Amino acid sequence: MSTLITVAPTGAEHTKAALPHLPTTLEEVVETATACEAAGAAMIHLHIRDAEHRPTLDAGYLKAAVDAVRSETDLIIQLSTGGSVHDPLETRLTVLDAEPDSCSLTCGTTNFGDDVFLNPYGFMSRLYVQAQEREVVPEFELFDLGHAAALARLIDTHGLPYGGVVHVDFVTGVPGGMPGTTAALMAGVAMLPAEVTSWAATGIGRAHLPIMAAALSAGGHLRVGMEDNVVYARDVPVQHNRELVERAARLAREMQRPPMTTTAARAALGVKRR
Ligand code: KMH
Ligand code: ZN
Repeated sequence: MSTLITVAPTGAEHTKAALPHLPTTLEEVVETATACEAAGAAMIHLHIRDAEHRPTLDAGYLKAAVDAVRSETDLIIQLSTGGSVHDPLETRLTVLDAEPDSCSLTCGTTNFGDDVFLNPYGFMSRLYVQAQEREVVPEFELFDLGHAAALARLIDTHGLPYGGVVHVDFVTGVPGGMPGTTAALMAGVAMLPAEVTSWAATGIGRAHLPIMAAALSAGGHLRVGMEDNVVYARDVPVQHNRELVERAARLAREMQRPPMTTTAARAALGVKRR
């Protein structure tokens, strides 16, 4: 069994001022995508920044990024519909206009440090149906155990997502969400609805390595990247997302679960060629 490696290179939380090597411009995002694909990533989870390096859901920026990454790589392009904690729900519902291959769909509201990441059921439900209609494959982001129950409700209500499979990603270690521990991850896996066909996990900050090891050992897939972790090792900052993908690919190979190709990932997730 191979390992789907997703890179989340930018996120919405870090500032360019604090992290000058965070990829925020179109050129930097394309360069990062190309390097991470070569290192073993098959999917990219994208948050887009504007000319001032601030998070944006502006349709023009999103479409330009999707088109550029699609023309330069074979990566599955997943746009974030979570955006930043400050993005209104209605704006987050416009993300699919940029025609990504995949989109994140977080399965519930969660505390997010001092903020709240809002995902009421009505919003999740509208996004789920919109993704079915637009033939976009959702990745269900589970920040907490109750999100597994919300996912089951979505599937029961609306049927399977586009692509016919159900792929989830546990986002662990967010202050306010499920902890980045093996025990919490395994509890989440045990709660997954029967329809789930594959799962991945990411650990925020210092949970990055233990969650990677736990996921690999339990048959899960991996998400890495500067959105989630900017420290490679004690006192060693991440300089480039490629370093995190290279390490994930190395560990996966050692575990006899080599990185999944983009072609295999498209087949596994039911992603259509655009
Ligand atoms: N930036 C977080 C508030 C997602 O991409 O869908 C939400 C997030 C999840 O990163
Ligand atoms: Zn994200």
